[in-house]
Amino acid sequence: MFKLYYYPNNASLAPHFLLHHVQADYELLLVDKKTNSQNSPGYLKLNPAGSIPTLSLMASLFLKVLQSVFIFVSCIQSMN
Ligand SMILES: N[C@@H](CCC(=O)N[C@@H](CS)C(=O)NCC(=O)O)C(=O)O
Repeated sequence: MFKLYYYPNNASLAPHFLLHHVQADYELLLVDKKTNSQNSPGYLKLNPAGSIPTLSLMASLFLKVLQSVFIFVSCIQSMN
């Protein structure tokens, strides 16, 4: 299962659409910008840039740049 670290109505909207469109098995995890969670030590371990979104593929693999998220999800979809 994918985990999309997101915040509503920002750059994470696009990968959220894509995951939904390809009917991927995913879970949404809020990174709450209101509380500056994108700069919390826990989130910075996943994404040192503190940018949202981050896509978790498995316990220790994280995609942190939108283009890589789009390419990866599209490739997975084309293999199904
Ligand atoms: N270059 C980033 C674009 C994502 C991005 O810029 N996200 C913004 C929100 S739309 C962000 O997280 N900014 C950091 C902040 O708001 O503190 C990527 O490829 O993932």
